[in-house]
Order: sequence, then C-alpha cells, then structure tokens
Amino acid sequence: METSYVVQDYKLIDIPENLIEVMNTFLKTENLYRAATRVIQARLENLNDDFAHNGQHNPIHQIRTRVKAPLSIIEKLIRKGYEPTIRSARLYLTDIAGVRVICSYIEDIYLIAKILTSDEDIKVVRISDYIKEPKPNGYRSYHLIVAIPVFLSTGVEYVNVEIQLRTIAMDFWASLEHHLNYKQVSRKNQKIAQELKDCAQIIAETDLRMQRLYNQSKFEE
Ligand code: 0O2
Repeated sequence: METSYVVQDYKLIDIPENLIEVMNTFLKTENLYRAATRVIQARLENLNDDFAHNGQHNPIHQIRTRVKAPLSIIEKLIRKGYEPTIRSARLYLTDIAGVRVICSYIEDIYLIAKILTSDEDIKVVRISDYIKEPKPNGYRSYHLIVAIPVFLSTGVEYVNVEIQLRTIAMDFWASLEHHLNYKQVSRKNQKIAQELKDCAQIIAETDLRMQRLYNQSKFEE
C-alpha cells in the first residue's frame, strides 16, 4: 500500500527518536503564542468598538499580529548568548508573540497603553517609551511587554506579548527603515542613516502638528 510504503521510507532515513516530541513541543508553543496574540487582539477590538459605540473617536487605526519565525527566534537567542532551545526562547524572549497597534494620534497611544496597563488580567513586564526617548537612529514607538493568561485544556499559562503602539506616521517610517536595514543600506552608508534620522524628526513634528489640529477641531465642534 502506498501509505505504508511512505512510512517505511521515513524509517529508512532514520528519524531521531525525539524529533516528533520536539516538533510537538514546538507546535504547542507556537499555538500558545498565537492564542496570546488573539487574546490581546480581541481585547483591543472590543475597546475600539466601545469607543465607536459611545460616539467617540476610534483610537485604533489598525491591529497587526505575528508570531516570531523560528529562524528569528534562533538568531536572537544566539545573539543574546542563550542556548537555541524552545525552553530558553520561552524563558528569555519576550517578543515571540507580537501585536502592533497603529493609532491615528500620539495621545491615542498613551490612552490605549493606560487602559491596557490598568487591566487586572494583564501584568506589565516592561515598558520602553521610544517616543519620549527615541532610539539613536530615530525609531519611535511605545513598547509594552505584558504577561497575559491563556486558558488551555490543561490549565492557565501566562504568556509574554510585546505590544508595539505607534502612530500611522511612525509606522510608515519604521516599515521603510526596516526595509532599508534589511538590505543593509543604512548600516553601510552614514549619509543614508542621517537622512533617515532627519525624516524621523520631520515625521515626529508632523505627528505633533496633527495632534494639535485634532485637539483644536474638537474644541471648535
Ligand atoms: P521583528 O521583525 O519586528 O520581530 P532587540 O530585539 O535585541 O534589538 P529588545 O530590547 O528585545 O532588543 O527590543 P526593542 O529594541 O525594544 O524592540 C525590538 C522590536 O522593536 C524589533 O523587533 C522591531 O520590531 C522594533 N524595533 C526596534 N528598533 C527598531 C528600529 O530601529 N527600526 C525598526 N524598523 N524597528 C525597530 P525585531 O525582533 O528586531 O524584529
């Protein structure tokens, strides 16, 4: 039969005994992190609907989620000096589950962050405010690392999620900078790196102007 032939074929290439176990643990872990992104996404969508229902401005423009790719996990563990195992990934990496929240205005970011951090189910692990203190290359975003409960058939597990909050303008800059960095352009060329930093500054000023315009428009309603 065709199926047993395939199975025999696999046995011939001698699969290490623990490979299935490793695969299962990996898939289980990936599921866990995916579930965690869904919990945060649902929490944010409910929040946005509630704002809309109350006739208020929707603070969230877009939500994107991702689970870090295995190769990026391995690369980051090695870079940080840890063993590249699922165990150390769970212990030392806080950004396997990632949620990116794109807001219209800067004040929306702080509003969402305040609501999330006052939620009793959400434990704040770390906050990095790269808006108040941008990275040297000009990168701006508000990073919130949280631990949230994920309910499984075997019980509750706390899972870390990195929530990146940024404006549409900050996201525009970060996406293009990431693309250029991926191609190693800005790392090799100081002039491009400086241009990128200047663009980040212009974008930050525009964000502030847009915020002022919005506040003014509310006042004049
Ligand atoms: P990806 O593809 O988004 O997963 P480290 O990750 O070691 O540099 P740390 O402290 O873990 O440092 O995290 P940090 O620097 O607070 O935030 C890491 C994430 O923020 C990155 O994830 C990016 O998503 C984003 N980020 C940080 N700095 C920059 C930057 O200069 N440019 C852009 N475009 N994004 C940035 P990953 O894992 O690098 O990538």
